[in-house]
Amino acid sequence: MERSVSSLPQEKQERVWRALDGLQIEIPSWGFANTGTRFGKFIQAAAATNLTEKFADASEVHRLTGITPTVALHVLWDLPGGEGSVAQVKELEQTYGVRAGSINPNLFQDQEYKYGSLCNPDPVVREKAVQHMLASVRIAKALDSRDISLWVADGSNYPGTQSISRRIGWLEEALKATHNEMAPTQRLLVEYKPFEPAFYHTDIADWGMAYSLAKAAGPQAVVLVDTGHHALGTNIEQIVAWLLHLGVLGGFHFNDRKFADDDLTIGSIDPYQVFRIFHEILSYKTWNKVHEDQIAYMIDQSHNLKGKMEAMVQTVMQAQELFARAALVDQNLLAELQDSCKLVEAEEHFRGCFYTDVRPMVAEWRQSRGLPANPLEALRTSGYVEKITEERAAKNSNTQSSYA
Ligand code: LRH
Ligand code: MN
Ligand code: MN
Repeated sequence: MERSVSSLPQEKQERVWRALDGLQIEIPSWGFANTGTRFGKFIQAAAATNLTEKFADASEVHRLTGITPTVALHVLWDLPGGEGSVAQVKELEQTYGVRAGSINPNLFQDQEYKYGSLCNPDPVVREKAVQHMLASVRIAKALDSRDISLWVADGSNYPGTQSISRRIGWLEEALKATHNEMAPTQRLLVEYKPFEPAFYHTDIADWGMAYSLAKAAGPQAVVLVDTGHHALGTNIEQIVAWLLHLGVLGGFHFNDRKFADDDLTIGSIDPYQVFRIFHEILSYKTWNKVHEDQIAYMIDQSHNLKGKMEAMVQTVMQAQELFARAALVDQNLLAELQDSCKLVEAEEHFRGCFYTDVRPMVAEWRQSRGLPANPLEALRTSGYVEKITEERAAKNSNTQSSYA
Protein backbone atom coordinates (compact mmCIF):
# COMPACT_ATOMS: atom_id res chain seq x y z
CA MET A 1 0.00 0.00 0.00
CA GLU A 2 2.93 2.38 0.62
CA ARG A 3 3.67 4.84 -2.14
CA SER A 4 6.96 6.53 -2.60
CA VAL A 5 6.89 10.27 -2.13
CA SER A 6 8.83 10.99 -5.32
CA SER A 7 5.85 9.70 -7.31
CA LEU A 8 3.55 12.34 -5.80
CA PRO A 9 2.50 15.09 -8.17
CA GLN A 10 3.87 18.59 -7.54
CA GLU A 11 0.42 19.91 -6.66
CA LYS A 12 0.05 17.36 -3.83
CA GLN A 13 3.44 18.23 -2.43
CA GLU A 14 2.57 21.92 -2.46
CA ARG A 15 -0.70 21.23 -0.66
CA VAL A 16 1.13 19.34 2.06
CA TRP A 17 3.74 22.06 2.50
CA ARG A 18 1.03 24.72 2.75
CA ALA A 19 -0.72 22.65 5.40
CA LEU A 20 2.53 22.22 7.33
CA ASP A 21 3.20 25.96 7.16
CA GLY A 22 -0.13 26.56 8.90
CA LEU A 23 0.27 24.01 11.71
CA GLN A 24 1.31 25.03 15.21
CA ILE A 25 0.90 22.81 18.24
CA GLU A 26 0.72 23.87 21.87
CA ILE A 27 2.54 21.70 24.38
CA PRO A 28 1.53 21.37 28.05
CA SER A 29 3.79 22.47 30.91
CA TRP A 30 2.61 19.39 32.80
CA GLY A 31 4.11 17.15 30.13
CA PHE A 32 7.56 17.95 31.49
CA ALA A 33 6.93 17.45 35.20
CA ASN A 34 6.65 14.28 37.27
CA THR A 35 3.07 13.10 37.21
CA GLY A 36 1.56 9.72 37.79
CA THR A 37 -1.39 7.46 37.89
CA ARG A 38 -4.00 7.37 40.63
CA PHE A 39 -1.80 4.76 42.31
CA GLY A 40 1.64 6.32 42.34
CA LYS A 41 4.31 8.18 40.42
CA PHE A 42 7.39 6.90 38.65
CA ILE A 43 9.92 9.64 39.12
CA GLN A 44 12.15 10.60 36.20
CA ALA A 45 15.57 12.04 36.91
CA ALA A 46 15.23 14.49 33.99
CA ALA A 47 11.73 15.76 34.83
CA ALA A 48 11.29 19.52 35.25
CA THR A 49 11.07 20.48 38.91
CA ASN A 50 9.91 24.07 38.49
CA LEU A 51 8.46 26.49 35.94
CA THR A 52 11.86 27.62 34.69
CA GLU A 53 12.76 24.04 33.80
CA LYS A 54 9.38 23.52 32.11
CA PHE A 55 10.03 26.58 29.94
CA ALA A 56 13.56 25.36 29.18
CA ASP A 57 12.20 21.98 28.02
CA ALA A 58 9.40 23.56 25.99
CA SER A 59 11.94 25.84 24.35
CA GLU A 60 14.09 22.87 23.38
CA VAL A 61 11.07 21.11 21.81
CA HIS A 62 10.37 24.29 19.84
CA ARG A 63 14.02 24.60 18.76
CA LEU A 64 13.89 21.04 17.41
CA THR A 65 10.45 21.05 15.79
CA GLY A 66 9.85 24.74 15.01
CA ILE A 67 6.08 24.42 15.52
CA THR A 68 5.53 24.64 19.28
CA PRO A 69 5.86 28.33 20.17
CA THR A 70 3.40 28.25 23.10
CA VAL A 71 3.12 26.36 26.39
CA ALA A 72 -0.21 25.65 28.09
CA LEU A 73 -0.09 26.65 31.74
CA HIS A 74 -2.10 25.22 34.64
CA VAL A 75 -2.72 28.01 37.13
CA LEU A 76 -2.16 26.13 40.37
CA TRP A 77 0.80 24.12 39.12
CA ASP A 78 2.57 26.91 37.22
CA LEU A 79 1.32 30.17 38.71
CA PRO A 80 0.92 29.31 42.39
CA GLY A 81 0.93 33.03 43.19
CA GLY A 82 -1.97 33.61 40.78
CA GLU A 83 -1.76 37.06 39.25
CA GLY A 84 1.37 37.60 41.34
CA SER A 85 3.18 34.96 39.23
CA VAL A 86 2.62 36.76 35.92
CA ALA A 87 5.88 38.74 36.09
CA GLN A 88 7.92 35.54 36.42
CA VAL A 89 6.16 33.99 33.43
CA LYS A 90 6.88 37.10 31.35
CA GLU A 91 10.56 36.86 32.24
CA LEU A 92 10.65 33.19 31.29
CA GLU A 93 9.01 34.02 27.95
CA GLN A 94 11.84 36.46 27.26
CA THR A 95 14.58 34.07 28.34
CA TYR A 96 13.34 30.98 26.55
CA GLY A 97 11.62 32.36 23.45
CA VAL A 98 8.37 30.45 23.94
CA ARG A 99 5.15 32.14 25.04
CA ALA A 100 2.42 31.30 27.54
CA GLY A 101 -0.45 29.65 25.68
CA SER A 102 -3.81 28.64 27.07
CA ILE A 103 -4.41 29.33 30.73
CA ASN A 104 -5.99 26.40 32.57
CA PRO A 105 -7.85 27.23 35.77
CA ASN A 106 -7.50 24.50 38.38
CA LEU A 107 -10.76 23.65 40.12
CA PHE A 108 -10.02 20.11 41.21
CA GLN A 109 -7.35 19.99 43.87
CA ASP A 110 -8.49 22.20 46.69
CA GLN A 111 -10.04 20.28 49.62
CA GLU A 112 -13.07 22.54 49.41
CA TYR A 113 -13.88 21.11 45.97
CA LYS A 114 -14.62 17.64 47.31
CA TYR A 115 -18.28 17.98 46.28
CA GLY A 116 -17.66 20.16 43.27
CA SER A 117 -16.36 23.59 42.36
CA LEU A 118 -18.54 25.69 40.05
CA CYS A 119 -21.39 23.22 40.77
CA ASN A 120 -20.84 22.81 44.49
CA PRO A 121 -24.13 22.97 46.42
CA ASP A 122 -22.49 25.43 48.84
CA PRO A 123 -22.73 28.98 47.41
CA VAL A 124 -19.54 29.98 49.28
CA VAL A 125 -17.51 27.31 47.49
CA ARG A 126 -19.11 28.18 44.15
CA GLU A 127 -18.15 31.81 44.66
CA LYS A 128 -14.56 30.81 45.45
CA ALA A 129 -14.45 28.78 42.20
CA VAL A 130 -15.90 31.68 40.19
CA GLN A 131 -13.30 34.01 41.67
CA HIS A 132 -10.60 31.57 40.51
CA MET A 133 -12.09 31.67 37.02
CA LEU A 134 -12.04 35.49 37.01
CA ALA A 135 -8.44 35.54 38.25
CA SER A 136 -7.53 33.07 35.48
CA VAL A 137 -9.06 35.41 32.89
CA ARG A 138 -7.03 38.31 34.30
CA ILE A 139 -3.85 36.18 34.24
CA ALA A 140 -4.53 35.33 30.59
CA LYS A 141 -5.12 39.02 29.81
CA ALA A 142 -1.88 40.04 31.50
CA LEU A 143 0.01 37.39 29.52
CA ASP A 144 -1.73 38.25 26.27
CA SER A 145 -3.07 34.70 26.11
CA ARG A 146 -6.14 34.28 23.96
CA ASP A 147 -7.60 31.15 25.54
CA ILE A 148 -8.86 30.23 28.99
CA SER A 149 -9.27 26.47 28.90
CA LEU A 150 -11.77 25.13 31.41
CA TRP A 151 -12.18 21.57 32.59
CA VAL A 152 -14.19 20.86 35.71
CA ALA A 153 -13.96 17.62 37.66
CA ASP A 154 -17.45 18.23 39.07
CA GLY A 155 -19.93 15.41 39.25
CA SER A 156 -21.24 12.81 41.67
CA ASN A 157 -20.68 9.15 42.40
CA TYR A 158 -24.12 8.00 43.53
CA PRO A 159 -27.61 8.50 42.11
CA GLY A 160 -29.77 10.89 44.04
CA THR A 161 -26.90 12.49 45.95
CA GLN A 162 -26.75 15.69 43.88
CA SER A 163 -29.24 17.66 41.81
CA ILE A 164 -28.07 17.25 38.23
CA SER A 165 -30.45 19.93 37.00
CA ARG A 166 -29.71 22.61 39.60
CA ARG A 167 -26.02 22.15 38.91
CA ILE A 168 -26.64 23.03 35.23
CA GLY A 169 -27.96 26.41 36.34
CA TRP A 170 -24.99 27.06 38.61
CA LEU A 171 -22.59 26.21 35.79
CA GLU A 172 -24.36 28.56 33.40
CA GLU A 173 -24.14 31.39 35.92
CA ALA A 174 -20.43 30.77 36.51
CA LEU A 175 -19.58 30.67 32.81
CA LYS A 176 -21.55 33.85 32.14
CA ALA A 177 -19.63 35.62 34.89
CA THR A 178 -16.36 34.34 33.40
CA HIS A 179 -17.38 35.49 29.94
CA ASN A 180 -18.16 38.99 31.27
CA GLU A 181 -14.60 39.31 32.56
CA MET A 182 -12.99 38.48 29.19
CA ALA A 183 -11.49 40.94 26.74
CA PRO A 184 -13.13 40.86 23.28
CA THR A 185 -10.15 38.95 21.85
CA GLN A 186 -10.23 36.21 24.44
CA ARG A 187 -12.01 32.88 24.29
CA LEU A 188 -13.35 30.44 26.83
CA LEU A 189 -12.74 26.82 25.81
CA VAL A 190 -15.18 24.40 27.45
CA GLU A 191 -13.81 20.86 27.77
CA TYR A 192 -16.01 17.82 28.40
CA LYS A 193 -15.31 14.39 29.82
CA PRO A 194 -17.79 11.57 30.40
CA PHE A 195 -16.33 10.20 33.64
CA GLU A 196 -13.48 10.44 36.16
CA PRO A 197 -13.02 11.57 38.82
CA ALA A 198 -16.79 11.37 39.17
CA PHE A 199 -18.19 8.00 38.22
CA TYR A 200 -21.97 8.39 38.21
CA HIS A 201 -22.66 11.76 36.63
CA THR A 202 -20.21 14.37 35.37
CA ASP A 203 -21.48 17.93 35.04
CA ILE A 204 -19.97 18.53 31.58
CA ALA A 205 -20.05 15.02 30.18
CA ASP A 206 -20.20 15.42 26.41
CA TRP A 207 -19.98 17.85 23.50
CA GLY A 208 -23.68 18.63 23.59
CA MET A 209 -23.46 19.84 27.18
CA ALA A 210 -20.26 21.75 26.44
CA TYR A 211 -21.88 23.37 23.39
CA SER A 212 -24.99 24.34 25.29
CA LEU A 213 -22.94 25.81 28.15
CA ALA A 214 -20.76 27.71 25.70
CA LYS A 215 -23.88 29.18 24.08
CA ALA A 216 -25.23 30.21 27.49
CA ALA A 217 -21.89 31.80 28.43
CA GLY A 218 -21.63 34.05 25.37
CA PRO A 219 -20.24 34.32 21.84
CA GLN A 220 -16.58 33.96 22.83
CA ALA A 221 -17.13 30.57 24.45
CA VAL A 222 -16.38 27.52 22.31
CA VAL A 223 -15.86 23.78 22.75
CA LEU A 224 -12.62 21.89 23.39
CA VAL A 225 -12.34 18.26 22.27
CA ASP A 226 -9.97 16.11 24.33
CA THR A 227 -9.63 12.97 22.23
CA GLY A 228 -9.32 10.78 25.35
CA HIS A 229 -12.63 12.02 26.75
CA HIS A 230 -15.13 9.88 24.86
CA ALA A 231 -16.88 6.59 25.32
CA LEU A 232 -15.18 3.82 23.36
CA GLY A 233 -16.51 3.64 19.82
CA THR A 234 -17.58 7.29 19.69
CA ASN A 235 -17.12 8.78 16.23
CA ILE A 236 -14.95 11.74 17.26
CA GLU A 237 -14.48 13.06 13.73
CA GLN A 238 -18.24 13.34 13.39
CA ILE A 239 -18.33 15.47 16.55
CA VAL A 240 -15.55 17.57 15.02
CA ALA A 241 -17.59 18.00 11.82
CA TRP A 242 -20.60 19.16 13.84
CA LEU A 243 -18.59 21.61 15.93
CA LEU A 244 -17.06 23.05 12.75
CA HIS A 245 -20.51 23.34 11.21
CA LEU A 246 -21.76 25.16 14.31
CA GLY A 247 -18.69 27.43 14.35
CA VAL A 248 -17.72 26.39 17.88
CA LEU A 249 -14.67 24.17 17.51
CA GLY A 250 -12.22 25.94 19.82
CA GLY A 251 -9.46 23.39 19.92
CA PHE A 252 -8.15 20.00 20.89
CA HIS A 253 -6.36 18.23 23.65
CA PHE A 254 -4.67 15.46 21.71
CA ASN A 255 -3.70 12.14 23.22
CA ASP A 256 -4.58 8.51 22.56
CA ARG A 257 -6.02 5.78 24.70
CA LYS A 258 -6.95 2.14 24.66
CA PHE A 259 -9.50 2.02 27.46
CA ALA A 260 -10.12 5.36 29.12
CA ASP A 261 -8.42 8.73 29.55
CA ASP A 262 -5.01 7.08 29.25
CA ASP A 263 -3.20 10.15 27.81
CA LEU A 264 -1.01 8.00 25.55
CA THR A 265 1.00 9.43 22.64
CA ILE A 266 -1.19 10.83 19.87
CA GLY A 267 -1.91 8.20 17.23
CA SER A 268 -0.03 5.48 19.10
CA ILE A 269 -3.10 3.23 19.30
CA ASP A 270 -5.21 4.53 16.41
CA PRO A 271 -3.39 6.82 13.99
CA TYR A 272 -6.26 6.47 11.49
CA GLN A 273 -8.55 8.28 13.93
CA VAL A 274 -6.25 11.31 14.10
CA PHE A 275 -5.99 11.27 10.29
CA ARG A 276 -9.80 11.24 10.06
CA ILE A 277 -10.10 14.16 12.49
CA PHE A 278 -7.56 16.21 10.54
CA HIS A 279 -9.36 15.30 7.33
CA GLU A 280 -12.66 16.68 8.63
CA ILE A 281 -10.94 19.99 9.42
CA LEU A 282 -9.15 20.23 6.07
CA SER A 283 -12.29 19.21 4.22
CA TYR A 284 -14.38 21.82 6.05
CA LYS A 285 -11.79 24.47 5.26
CA THR A 286 -11.79 23.54 1.57
CA TRP A 287 -15.55 23.70 1.09
CA ASN A 288 -16.13 26.72 3.27
CA LYS A 289 -13.16 28.62 1.85
CA VAL A 290 -11.65 29.13 5.29
CA HIS A 291 -7.97 29.99 4.97
CA GLU A 292 -7.00 30.55 8.57
CA ASP A 293 -8.53 28.63 11.41
CA GLN A 294 -8.87 29.52 15.05
CA ILE A 295 -8.46 25.94 16.21
CA ALA A 296 -6.03 25.55 19.10
CA TYR A 297 -4.15 22.31 18.50
CA MET A 298 -2.90 21.32 21.92
CA ILE A 299 -1.33 18.23 23.42
CA ASP A 300 -2.61 16.92 26.74
CA GLN A 301 -0.17 14.19 27.69
CA SER A 302 2.14 13.64 30.62
CA HIS A 303 4.25 10.55 30.25
CA ASN A 304 5.53 8.59 33.18
CA LEU A 305 7.07 5.61 31.39
CA LYS A 306 8.56 7.21 28.27
CA GLY A 307 11.21 9.88 28.69
CA LYS A 308 9.34 13.19 28.78
CA MET A 309 11.44 15.06 26.23
CA GLU A 310 11.54 12.15 23.81
CA ALA A 311 7.79 11.59 24.18
CA MET A 312 6.99 15.26 23.53
CA VAL A 313 9.17 15.48 20.41
CA GLN A 314 7.80 12.16 19.15
CA THR A 315 4.26 13.45 19.75
CA VAL A 316 4.79 16.65 17.80
CA MET A 317 6.34 14.73 14.89
CA GLN A 318 3.50 12.23 14.89
CA ALA A 319 0.87 15.01 14.86
CA GLN A 320 2.66 16.80 12.06
CA GLU A 321 3.02 13.66 9.96
CA LEU A 322 -0.64 12.69 10.37
CA PHE A 323 -1.65 16.23 9.43
CA ALA A 324 0.49 15.97 6.30
CA ARG A 325 -1.14 12.65 5.39
CA ALA A 326 -4.60 14.22 5.75
CA ALA A 327 -3.47 17.09 3.52
CA LEU A 328 -2.76 14.55 0.75
CA VAL A 329 -6.50 13.96 0.30
CA ASP A 330 -7.65 15.49 -2.96
CA GLN A 331 -10.88 17.11 -1.76
CA ASN A 332 -12.28 17.65 -5.27
CA LEU A 333 -11.62 14.09 -6.34
CA LEU A 334 -13.03 12.72 -3.09
CA ALA A 335 -16.19 14.82 -3.43
CA GLU A 336 -16.69 13.57 -6.99
CA LEU A 337 -16.29 9.96 -5.89
CA GLN A 338 -18.62 10.50 -2.94
CA ASP A 339 -21.27 12.19 -5.05
CA SER A 340 -21.25 9.41 -7.61
CA CYS A 341 -21.26 6.85 -4.78
CA LYS A 342 -18.07 5.20 -5.99
CA LEU A 343 -17.56 3.75 -2.56
CA VAL A 344 -14.53 1.59 -3.14
CA GLU A 345 -12.74 4.26 -5.17
CA ALA A 346 -13.48 6.90 -2.51
CA GLU A 347 -12.29 4.65 0.28
CA GLU A 348 -9.18 3.64 -1.65
CA HIS A 349 -8.24 7.28 -2.24
CA PHE A 350 -8.80 8.07 1.46
CA ARG A 351 -6.95 4.99 2.68
CA GLY A 352 -4.20 5.49 0.12
CA CYS A 353 -3.45 8.92 1.58
CA PHE A 354 -3.39 7.49 5.08
CA TYR A 355 -0.96 4.76 4.02
CA THR A 356 1.39 7.12 2.19
CA ASP A 357 4.72 7.51 3.94
CA VAL A 358 5.07 11.28 4.15
CA ARG A 359 8.09 11.22 6.44
CA PRO A 360 10.60 12.09 3.69
CA MET A 361 8.39 14.99 2.56
CA VAL A 362 8.00 16.34 6.09
CA ALA A 363 11.75 15.97 6.64
CA GLU A 364 12.36 18.05 3.51
CA TRP A 365 9.92 20.68 4.75
CA ARG A 366 11.77 20.83 8.07
CA GLN A 367 15.14 21.21 6.41
CA SER A 368 13.85 23.96 4.16
CA ARG A 369 12.91 25.86 7.35
CA GLY A 370 16.35 25.34 8.89
CA LEU A 371 15.08 22.63 11.24
CA PRO A 372 16.52 19.19 11.87
CA ALA A 373 15.14 16.63 9.39
CA ASN A 374 14.50 14.26 12.28
CA PRO A 375 13.90 16.16 15.54
CA LEU A 376 13.91 12.99 17.66
CA GLU A 377 17.31 12.00 16.30
CA ALA A 378 18.52 15.56 16.83
CA LEU A 379 17.34 15.44 20.45
CA ARG A 380 19.30 12.21 20.96
CA THR A 381 22.52 13.66 19.62
CA SER A 382 22.10 17.09 21.26
CA GLY A 383 23.02 15.87 24.75
CA TYR A 384 20.07 17.89 26.18
CA VAL A 385 18.49 14.95 28.01
CA GLU A 386 21.82 13.95 29.55
CA LYS A 387 22.41 17.54 30.63
CA ILE A 388 19.03 17.95 32.37
CA THR A 389 19.32 14.49 33.90
CA GLU A 390 22.56 15.52 35.55
CA GLU A 391 21.22 18.90 36.65
CA ARG A 392 17.90 17.62 38.02
CA ALA A 393 18.60 14.08 39.30
CA ALA A 394 19.29 15.09 42.89
CA LYS A 395 16.21 17.30 43.08
CA ASN A 396 14.01 14.57 41.61
CA SER A 397 15.29 11.93 44.00
CA ASN A 398 13.52 13.85 46.76
CA THR A 399 10.17 13.79 44.95
CA GLN A 400 7.37 11.82 46.59
CA SER A 401 6.53 8.79 44.50
CA SER A 402 3.42 7.68 46.32
CA TYR A 403 0.34 9.44 47.60
CA ALA A 404 0.39 7.63 50.95
C1 LRH B 1 -8.67 16.12 32.55
C2 LRH B 1 -7.71 16.85 31.64
C3 LRH B 1 -7.95 18.35 31.66
C4 LRH B 1 -6.92 18.78 32.67
C5 LRH B 1 -5.75 17.92 32.24
C6 LRH B 1 -4.57 17.89 33.17
O1 LRH B 1 -8.63 14.73 32.36
O2 LRH B 1 -7.79 16.33 30.35
O3 LRH B 1 -7.69 18.92 30.42
O4 LRH B 1 -6.65 20.15 32.63
O5 LRH B 1 -6.37 16.65 32.08
MN1 MN C 1 -7.65 17.59 28.59
MN1 MN D 1 -7.96 14.16 30.32
